[in-house]
Amino acid sequence: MRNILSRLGLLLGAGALAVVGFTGTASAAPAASTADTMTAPADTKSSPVRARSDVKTQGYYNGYCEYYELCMFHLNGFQGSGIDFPAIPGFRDGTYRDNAFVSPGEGQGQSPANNARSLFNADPYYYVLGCIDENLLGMCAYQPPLSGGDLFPDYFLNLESHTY
Ligand SMILES: [Ca+2]
Ligand SMILES: [Ca+2]
Repeated sequence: MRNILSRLGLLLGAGALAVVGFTGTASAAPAASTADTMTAPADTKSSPVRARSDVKTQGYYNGYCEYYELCMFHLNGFQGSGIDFPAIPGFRDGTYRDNAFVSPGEGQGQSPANNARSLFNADPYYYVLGCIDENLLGMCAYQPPLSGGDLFPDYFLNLESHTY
């Protein structure tokens, strides 16, 4: 079950189901256990998304958490400085060492590598897979579309790579 490739295949299947069944209500992954997500389900009601956008007008890495982005924050509860990665199918970031938290707040300018306490998957359709080592290695878990919160202890201050 810890095989990344098989996990990705499972996620893609679950993501397709989520697209078909997406109506604004949560819980799109019936087969998934909470232990396989990066954040607690109880945290998914609040959202740091500030502006509606679409792929063509998207401003990645601009510090504004918009739809079609993965937003990562230095502090709990989507607080502190944040970074907004693209949420594009096939997008992969193998290391956060070349990235920096961009929005104003505590942690601004620091690398998100092993330095994020909360995140929000602001993509409406796709699961994101996050891992505790670079290049999608180590322990990995997914975050369903339009959900997020404080990271579970295994991922808290420990994320180093992700892919959509
Ligand atoms: Ca943005
Ligand atoms: Ca990077």
